[in-house]
Amino acid sequence: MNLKKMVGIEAANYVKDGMVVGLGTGSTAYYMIEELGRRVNEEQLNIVGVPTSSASRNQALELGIPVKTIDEVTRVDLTIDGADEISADFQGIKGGGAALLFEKVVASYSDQVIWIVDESKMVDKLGKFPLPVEVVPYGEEHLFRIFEEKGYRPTFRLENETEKKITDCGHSIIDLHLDVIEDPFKLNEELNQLVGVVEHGLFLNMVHMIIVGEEKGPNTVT
Ligand code: ABF
Repeated sequence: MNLKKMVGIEAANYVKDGMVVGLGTGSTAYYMIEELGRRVNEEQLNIVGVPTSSASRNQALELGIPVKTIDEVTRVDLTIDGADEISADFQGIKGGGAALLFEKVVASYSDQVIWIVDESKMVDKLGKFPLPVEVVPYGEEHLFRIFEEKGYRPTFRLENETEKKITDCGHSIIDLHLDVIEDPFKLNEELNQLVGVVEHGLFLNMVHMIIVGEEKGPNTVT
C-alpha cells in the first residue's frame, strides 16, 4: 500500500465524534482528509475541520466536511498534518508545501498534534530539506542578502520559471539550504528576531504523536 495513504487513514482513526480537527496540507494530509470525508458521509461522523490552506479547505468542502477558520473556533482538539523532515528528537521542518504559516498557527492552538509521514522523512538531524522562511515582500531582498552573508544559501521559492511563489497570505518564501541544523532552537531564535520574517518552517516541541509509514505497517511513536 502507498505509505502516505496508510498513515493518512491510520491517523483519521484518532478523530472522534464532535471534534474540531485541524486539517493539514500536502500529499499525505490529502489521504487523511479523504478518509475523514468518507467517515463523515458513511458513518455520519460529526466534526468541524479547520483547514491550513486553500487546497485543504477546497478538498474538505468538496467532501462535505464542515469547515471553520481558526478564528471561528475557540480551540482545536486535534490537528493532523504532514512534515518534510522529523529528527530523532521529534523536531520538524515543515513548509515544503508553502502552507507553514497557517499550519503553525493552527498547531499552536491545538490540544493534540499528530504528524503523518512516510519513513523517508525520518532523519538523524534536520537540515537536508531546505528550511522555508516566509517573509513580507517589502524588504525581502535585504533579508535574502542577510541570509547570503550568513552562508545560509538562500533561494526564493518559485511558482514557475519567472514568478516567485506567493503564499495564501501574500508572502514570499525564501528556502535556506543548510544541509545540517546543529541547533534548531538557536536558529529559531535568530530567525524570529529578523524584521520581515513572518514565520519559518522549524516546528519545535509542537508534536504529540508521529505515525510513520513503514513497509510492515504504520509505526506510532509518542
Ligand atoms: C505539509 O505538507 C507541510 O508542512 C509539508 O511541507 C508537506 C508534507 O508533504 P507531503 O505530505 O506532501 O510529503 O504538511
